[in-house]
Amino acid sequence: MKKAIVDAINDQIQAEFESSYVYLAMSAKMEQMNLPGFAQWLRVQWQEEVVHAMKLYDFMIQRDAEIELKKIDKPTVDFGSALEAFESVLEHERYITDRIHKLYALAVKENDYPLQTLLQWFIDEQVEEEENARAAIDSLKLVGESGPGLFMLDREMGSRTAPPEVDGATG
Ligand code: OFO
Repeated sequence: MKKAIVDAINDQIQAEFESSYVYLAMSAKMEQMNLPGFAQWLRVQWQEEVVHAMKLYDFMIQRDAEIELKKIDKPTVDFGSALEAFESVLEHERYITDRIHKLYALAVKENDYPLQTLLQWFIDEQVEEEENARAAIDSLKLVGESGPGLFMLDREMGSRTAPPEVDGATG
């Protein structure tokens, strides 16, 4: 694999692990806010991000490329409500979408066809990630910041379960 591609994938592995760390920190804060369902949703998101990182990691192994794990910064968790939290999730996912699109453009430029195929999955996944965040924001705007509506929504968010690939990514 070309060096520019290897470097860019190593950077994306870091970004995916950073995402996982951000969502785990957000989950912990939701627990403190007595919103266990939102905490569960974000905990599953943490697992999803680990799956994303490991897809890239395994791709590097398959292609016999050198993996370089990089430093992960302390996550900034700065929200005062579930609505603010999901607005920051959406903003973060837009940032990741932009990164994936740039990585795809690089794969096209460098004629790396296997990477283009892998990234198709990520491109679709990002559409879903942004849609999920927007759906949560819409629901939170509908029910408001407290009361029975928020309680019910929290229960609904808590029904999210781990992605099937988690065992493969971590086991
Ligand atoms: Fe890996 O998609 Fe979210 O960040």
